[in-house]
Amino acid sequence: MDILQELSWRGLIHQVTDEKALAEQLKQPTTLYVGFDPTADSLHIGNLLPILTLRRFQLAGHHPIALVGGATGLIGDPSGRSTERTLNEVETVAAWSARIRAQLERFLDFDGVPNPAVIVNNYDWTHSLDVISFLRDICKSFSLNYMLAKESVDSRLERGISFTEFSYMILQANDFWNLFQSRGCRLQIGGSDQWGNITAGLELVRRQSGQTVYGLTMPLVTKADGTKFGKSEGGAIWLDPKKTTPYQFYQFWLNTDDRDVVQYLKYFTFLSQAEIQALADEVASNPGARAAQRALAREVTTLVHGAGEAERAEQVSHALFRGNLKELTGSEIADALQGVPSIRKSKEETVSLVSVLVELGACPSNRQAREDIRNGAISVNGDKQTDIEANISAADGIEGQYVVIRRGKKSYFLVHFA
Ligand code: 383
Repeated sequence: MDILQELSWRGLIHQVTDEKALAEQLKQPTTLYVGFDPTADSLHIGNLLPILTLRRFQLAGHHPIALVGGATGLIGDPSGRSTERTLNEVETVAAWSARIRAQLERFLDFDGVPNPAVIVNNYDWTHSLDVISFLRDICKSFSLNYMLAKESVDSRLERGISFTEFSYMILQANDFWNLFQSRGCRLQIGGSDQWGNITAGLELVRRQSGQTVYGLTMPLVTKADGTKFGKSEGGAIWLDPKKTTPYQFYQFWLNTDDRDVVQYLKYFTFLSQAEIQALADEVASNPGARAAQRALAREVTTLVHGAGEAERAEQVSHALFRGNLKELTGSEIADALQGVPSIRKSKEETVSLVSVLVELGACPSNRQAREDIRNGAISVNGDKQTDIEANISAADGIEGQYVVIRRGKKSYFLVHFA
């Protein structure tokens, strides 16, 4: 399979400009780029598809450029947004640019290969662009009609759009033109929301040089249940382990719906067609085992956080599932149970299990709590507790601190003795 066939098999091609000519172009090593605006201090999983696609191109022998939008991040892309952005401080965007650059580095090869990756920042050529050159040399290639017809602008006309955001597409187009001249870049990829900006670049390169360059977009990742991909109750799923821990990250993928998991394996892993087919067969014949979800979670967590973290996340997840809580350290428990209902008690306190169940909201009343305990629905640190007189204290705690209470199969609660 060549790269376009592979992308097509993976469902990664949404739109392409002149597919035939691009296929011809890709017969030789081709320089391509994708851009990321520093709109936060970390990338999130919405950015993962283009990053991994860039890597697929590198593995196929092409020259990848990852662009950090240090300049465009100061302006604000209107694409896919219904309202004007608030501007971030120059220093903030510079700090975020550095962090995003570091995150991008782990997905690409910079040495030991004939086609090393390059990371650039469009601030470098945009901040010194003077307004006269910009308006004379660049903006002259864009008609107002052309710009107003772009979906990113057209969809905003009623609600309003500043001249700042309106101009955004020209800056992104100028990046393509710049990378075409300085590095022979001939292809820009991105999410489907980037189609307008990418084709504006094609247009600029054609106007300035008469040459043809290409664009390719990836589809929006969807979920079978209709909810938005990449969001959890806690908000976005970040690539920064301080914002979304490797365990939470692993868990996000593990929770993938059976109806989505095969597509996600194609999108987000480097498993082969045969490996993915075998997992697809598993989903069909033995969905309860969730082999495909576990493979997905392991592969993506390894890509983003490394094999060691992926293994830890898998172990924590297993231990929680089997109730072998005593295998875990205090910090693993705190991480794994982030977001579950919890209460704090002092190290000196001894409290009745019944009262704790009510205080945690695990049971609506003392009476129900006693009934649940008698019925064997309650476990404390993985051991079933059927004694309605049971007490708990720091002495029961993992590392003398954490008492994990489970009601039924799935509801977890935490008592933290501190
Ligand atoms: C800036 C300058 C360029 C080329 C691209 C850019 C950034 C681009 C943009 N992209 C999104 C972002 O940064 O705003 N104008 O958050 C997202 N991308 C990628 C992908 C995606 C897009 O980073 O669809 C999701 O991740 O294209 O929304 O010269």
